[in-house]
Amino acid sequence: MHPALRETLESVDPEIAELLVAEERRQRDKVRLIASENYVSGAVLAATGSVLTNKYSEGYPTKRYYEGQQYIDRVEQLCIDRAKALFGADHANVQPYSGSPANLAVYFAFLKPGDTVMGMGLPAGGHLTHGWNVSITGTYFRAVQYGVRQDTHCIDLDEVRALAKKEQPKLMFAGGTAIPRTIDFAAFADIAREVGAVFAADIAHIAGLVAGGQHPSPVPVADVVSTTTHKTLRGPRGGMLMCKAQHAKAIDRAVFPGLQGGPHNHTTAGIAIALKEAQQASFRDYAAQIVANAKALAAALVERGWSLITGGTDNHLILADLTPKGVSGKIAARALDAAGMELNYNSIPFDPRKPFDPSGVRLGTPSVTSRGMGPTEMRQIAHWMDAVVTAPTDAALHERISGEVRELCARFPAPGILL
Ligand code: DSN
Repeated sequence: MHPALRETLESVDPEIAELLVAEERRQRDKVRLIASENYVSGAVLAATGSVLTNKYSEGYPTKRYYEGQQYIDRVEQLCIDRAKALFGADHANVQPYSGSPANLAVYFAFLKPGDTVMGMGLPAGGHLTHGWNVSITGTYFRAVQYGVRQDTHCIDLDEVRALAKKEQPKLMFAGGTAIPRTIDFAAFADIAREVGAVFAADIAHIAGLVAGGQHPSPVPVADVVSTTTHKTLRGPRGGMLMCKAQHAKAIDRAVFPGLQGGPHNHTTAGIAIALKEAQQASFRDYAAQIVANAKALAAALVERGWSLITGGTDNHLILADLTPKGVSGKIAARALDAAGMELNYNSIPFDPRKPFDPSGVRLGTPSVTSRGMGPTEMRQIAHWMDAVVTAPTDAALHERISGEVRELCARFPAPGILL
């Protein structure tokens, strides 16, 4: 945090100040491997902590319900224009508060309660809002779910097509939270067209890879593209929807007034900055390095006997089955955290264990790549991870490794962290 801001915060609320500084230190000293997280730049941090948080702006640029929008309109229009330019979209709505509200707006734009939605099941790597049963999307709508093949753990497009023909969904989602392989958006679009469904591509995890040319873009083939802005795209926590021109009105109406009130203008400014950063040539290098690092990390883990779902990765994300290592995902995740490496336990396809203590862990490289780490550091991280997972109760080992992790992190300063 900027020293002047820290001083102000400490004088007003020392308890929160202490917690913020502790979190900043934690993010500085840990190898952060949660596949959906990142470090935003100092510029994005500055915007999200700005006076734009003071302003209400229901509506859209030039069509607001409150006065005083001279600057907010320009911020939001810049953000919209940058999103359209970066992704080549006809239309962009930058107001969704995050990924789940963005997806809910898609339902509200195209479906009535009880209509059929088809998405990837959560245990196979999908997302709650693609129709999973505990989500509002699986209770207010009739949800049918596709999975992955038992032998390859990859999506079977023949199965998707057969299910779509049988169930006749009005809306089809592709994308998810634990898919380590390239998604064939064009094939999904063909299937959606065959059954007359609206096709929504959820690129929350891979938006930065799409923008950086490391994953085929769904924008030319999807009716709607939804995304968060804070994962590989490296913006503040938020969401965006992009769509074909003919859906622009329906999407805008669904977000506001359908689902949300005033947009979070400080977030919009942060997203606009992140989109500008993503237009730079260096962001293409960043996206390529994310993938190269994930492949290096995956290869080093496989060398150490790790069992990776699909055998490796095409993107930023690795899903490992720890059954052969004789440890559950939760125990491994806790031990790794104690040793300075942060990730999340995760269900694997066909997991015989419960979601709260599953067989797997999910890890990714967006954050370590933002620090400038490369394949050499990935091999070192794999070495530490394997040592910890092999000895999940050895507190002395975890303590020693966490010190080594801190030393590594000190050589790779994290963006936005001034401590
Ligand atoms: N929570 C996000 C993730 O970690 O993938 C998905 O919503």
